Amino acid sequence: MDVAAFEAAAHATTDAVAWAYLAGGAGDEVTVADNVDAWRRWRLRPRVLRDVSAISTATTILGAPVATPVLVAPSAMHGLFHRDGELATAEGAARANAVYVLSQVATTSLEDVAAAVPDGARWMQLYVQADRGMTRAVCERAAAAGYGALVVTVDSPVVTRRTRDIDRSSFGVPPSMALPNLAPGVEAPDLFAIVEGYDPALTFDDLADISGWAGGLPVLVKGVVRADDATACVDAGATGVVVSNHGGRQLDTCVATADALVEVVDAVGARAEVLVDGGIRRGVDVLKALALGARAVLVGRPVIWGLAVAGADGVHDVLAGLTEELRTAMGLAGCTDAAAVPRDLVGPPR
Ligand code: FNR
Ligand code: LAC
Repeated sequence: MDVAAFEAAAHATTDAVAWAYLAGGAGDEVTVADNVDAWRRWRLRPRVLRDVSAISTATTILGAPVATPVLVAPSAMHGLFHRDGELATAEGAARANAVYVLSQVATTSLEDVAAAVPDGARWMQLYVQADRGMTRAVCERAAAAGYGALVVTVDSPVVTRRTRDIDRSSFGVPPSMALPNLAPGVEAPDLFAIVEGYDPALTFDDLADISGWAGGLPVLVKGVVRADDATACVDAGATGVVVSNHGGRQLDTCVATADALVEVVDAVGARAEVLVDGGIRRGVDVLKALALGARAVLVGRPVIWGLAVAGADGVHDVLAGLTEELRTAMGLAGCTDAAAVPRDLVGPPR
């Protein structure tokens, strides 16, 4: 099954409120759609007669070898979509040799997930809370559990409005679930109160503290779409940035990530790792991202579609399927090395 088939199957089996949470975005969902369309607007310029008998999707991220440049984007509350929650995601990602970025809003403790993901293949996403003691504690836990990097999400300084009526009256953490990395020890946590606790006063100056609390782990800043911001993040000590608009879930009509990627790569690509997410649905999208200078991509909703349909098997199939599509696209485009995709493989967007 390709990703689109997983989406249809997941829609058919997921309860309506959870589906609205998963599929929806901010405002009129212009950016949700534009993220997908923007990759399609770029055109490939395949090369021929290049001996593609040996193609490798392997690359390095943060200096470490990985089998695929397709990563699991951090996404909240997998317990809503499968009874095994993040443990199923972890198993599927591990089987697909994909790095798993665990959301701080997971319904499974980061320690339990760590036990299910190989060393070197787990990163921890976090939100910086106004209560810095809480943030510091989770940084320390992530370092102790062997996470290889922190992904600090910065596109959510104030609470957004999601179109599909995702508000206190319709959506919450089910009583049977907890958020052990965000509100440890709290029964039936109020998600909206927690989101209101993200620190709106956060600035570039705070990034150094975060890395320090995690024993110097590399920090990637997620949610950057501008050259000046990317430069300021790297100047402040970030090892990399994730070009992301949170899958269109925060600020509607935000620039599509495929279109923002180029200016960020031009600004910091020579001295920092640039990753991208949003709207990646095909191997050709991954190939375009690599050509435009991303080191790797993260995939959000498709992983959850796989999870909802078939647990770990579905997560594996989505990730392995995208990697196989990438391999095919590379061959057809005359490109054998995912770590060295030439910029001129893509033409200007239509
Ligand atoms: C997200 N995303 C997200 N990001 C983050 O940093 N922390 C989080 O807890 C979540 N939670 C979350 C839940 C759900 C249901 C979705 C769909 C997304 C955003 C995610 O990391 C990523 O940026 C987008 O999902 C990428 O877009 P696509 O691949 O979904 O189009
Ligand atoms: C979301 C939050 C949890 O996108 O990041 O729903």
